[in-house]
Amino acid sequence: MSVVGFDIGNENCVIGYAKHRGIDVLLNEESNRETPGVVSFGEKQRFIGLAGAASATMNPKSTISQVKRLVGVRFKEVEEELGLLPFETSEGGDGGVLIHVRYMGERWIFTPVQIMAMLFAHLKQMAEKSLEMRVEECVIGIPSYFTDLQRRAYLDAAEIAGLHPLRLMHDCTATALGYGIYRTEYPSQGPSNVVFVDIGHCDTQVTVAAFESGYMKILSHSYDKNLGGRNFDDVLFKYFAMQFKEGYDIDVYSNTRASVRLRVACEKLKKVLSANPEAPLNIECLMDEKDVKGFIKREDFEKLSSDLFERISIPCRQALVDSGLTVDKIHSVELVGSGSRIPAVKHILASIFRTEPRRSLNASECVARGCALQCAMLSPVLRVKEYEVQDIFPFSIGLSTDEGPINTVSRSLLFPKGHLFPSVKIITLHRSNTFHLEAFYAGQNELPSGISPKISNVTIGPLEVNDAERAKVKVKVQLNLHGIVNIESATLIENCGDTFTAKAKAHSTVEHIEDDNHVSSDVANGANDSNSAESNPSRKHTADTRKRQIGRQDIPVSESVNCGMTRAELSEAQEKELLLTQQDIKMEQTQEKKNYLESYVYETRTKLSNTYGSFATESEREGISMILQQTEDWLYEDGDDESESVYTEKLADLRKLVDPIESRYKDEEARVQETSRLLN
Ligand code: ATP
Ligand code: K
Ligand code: MG
Repeated sequence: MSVVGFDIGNENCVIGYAKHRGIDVLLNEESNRETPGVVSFGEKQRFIGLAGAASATMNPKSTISQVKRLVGVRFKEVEEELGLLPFETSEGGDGGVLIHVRYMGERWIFTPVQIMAMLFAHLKQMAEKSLEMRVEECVIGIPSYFTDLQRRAYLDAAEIAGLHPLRLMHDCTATALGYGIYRTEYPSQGPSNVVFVDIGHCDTQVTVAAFESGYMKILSHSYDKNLGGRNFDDVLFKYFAMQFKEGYDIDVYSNTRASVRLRVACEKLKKVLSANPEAPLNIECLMDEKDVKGFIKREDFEKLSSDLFERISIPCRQALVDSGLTVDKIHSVELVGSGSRIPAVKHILASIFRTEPRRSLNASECVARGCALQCAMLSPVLRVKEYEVQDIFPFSIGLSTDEGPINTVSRSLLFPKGHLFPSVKIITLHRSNTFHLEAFYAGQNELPSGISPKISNVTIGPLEVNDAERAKVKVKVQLNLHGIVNIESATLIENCGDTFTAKAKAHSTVEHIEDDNHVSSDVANGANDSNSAESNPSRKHTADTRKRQIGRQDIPVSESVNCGMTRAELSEAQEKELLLTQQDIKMEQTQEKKNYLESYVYETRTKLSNTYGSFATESEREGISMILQQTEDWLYEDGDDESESVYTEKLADLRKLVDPIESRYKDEEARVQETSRLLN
């Protein structure tokens, strides 16, 4: 069983894995610890990760990055952002986003989930190659602000790619786990409260966590979904676009390729400014055959970015308020995510939390490492030190029935903001016919702006009721380990022993909402099993005794999620992904055959003038040399882009000429060896 953690960044993806006595990060084919989250569509194949990033400036219209931003959202919710992307998008029939690319000379349309699946599959393949084992079980990091739909979309993408996430884990919770589990010193009294600030490429997440020995509890999650390193790139982009308009009379906005190249250059320049007081920008032939030159000082960059620095403080203050702590109760502030490497960020945080932020963790690897740790904890194959992780959900969740919002005794929501999860609640309703429930996010202002509060619609029924007056339905609602709302079961309970004297009330009321802690803790222990309640012996016993007096009957539950994928769509997507992968493999094999033929030409030429020299006649040597030269020329011209079989045939033809000479040489070698053996 694999023990792997994935951090799917908008810019960089990192794979953590458990190895003997610890966690490490995998290297990609260029020995980097981070792999670009890019999928590019070419003339003959896809290029993903490193190869994908290399295509970004060549083929911007068919190169997809930051797809994480488009997964599980509706077109209308991200319309503005879509307009800024170099590739074409449109609204799908289900209201989701569709991505248009050119691939193999034709127009193709993919959903963001499909593109995400391609990225997952690539990372999975990387991990399998490096770990030399099948990788399925894993933990995947997600932003805490992901909605139900985004979480479900991630699971769909993982399924298409053949991954089995044991948990979708909030990024900062993963970071906090990696921080807490190795910690050995604690304050003499009370917990140690730590703020984690993760500034990535597109977003900022702030989490407050309390640590005690063997235990950590998240106190709050806060975020700015639209504030990250790329906003700073954009400041520089706008600055230089204006400079070049004035100085060179070029409008980069009108040219996709120039825009992409300038953006890449601005990002590089931003990184240079983190270490230097000033930095130059030079791009050859940016547009209209003009080379451009620019320059900016760090202090000017900081001035231009002052609004952005201001914005960082908002989620920080919110996290503090939501945690219920005052600044003096904060033990330390940990800064992670590579977007936080801009030096001025530290000053902002120091002034908010009145303590110098620290960088005790590996800023770019902590999420992947934390996810790998969580995977190890959930996996039966490894033993990990006992450590309890309690996470909370950042949005309030409500439930309404066909007759309107449920009024509970306490008038509370199903799961208020900050509720621990996984968790299960049991709702008791008076119902005698098929009915509907709707789950929704109850605090619109808690959600990222513009995001729909809808979660899911559930139909419960049909039910066969003997005595409508006395029938009750118990619905088990789970906020599962991934943070997804799941109606686990609905049970009709008809009272035969007349224990309920309750008169039949108005049928719309909910009698009761209760916590079902047994289930909740079972799930927390990793038994990710919808029947976990029944596997608990003490519960089974109660269930059996109750059954004697009370008729119980399971009621069918059917759930519909807007924009989600059906089983049939998922398997269709799996098949499509398989075909695309086969095409990539075919092209890679063709490339290998071509490379092999090329090196065979060079090697044979060298051998012919050295080792093979005395085993070939003059005319053989001349003939072969000529054919080698012809093959080399052909490889650069007509043969540059041929099929695998053509390269194989060419090689076979060459071999027919060279093999006899090679075998004469080998025979002689063997004879020499035999002679020297006899002499010794
Ligand atoms: P997200 O968390 O939004 O999904 P991500 O995890 O891919 O994105 P990170 O890898 O944490 O993001 O950070 C990437 C960002 O950090 C980019 O905007 C990059 O330009 C920026 N960055 C990297 N190094 C530096 C540096 N030395 N100075 C300033 N910014 C940097
Ligand atoms: K990352
Ligand atoms: Mg990140």
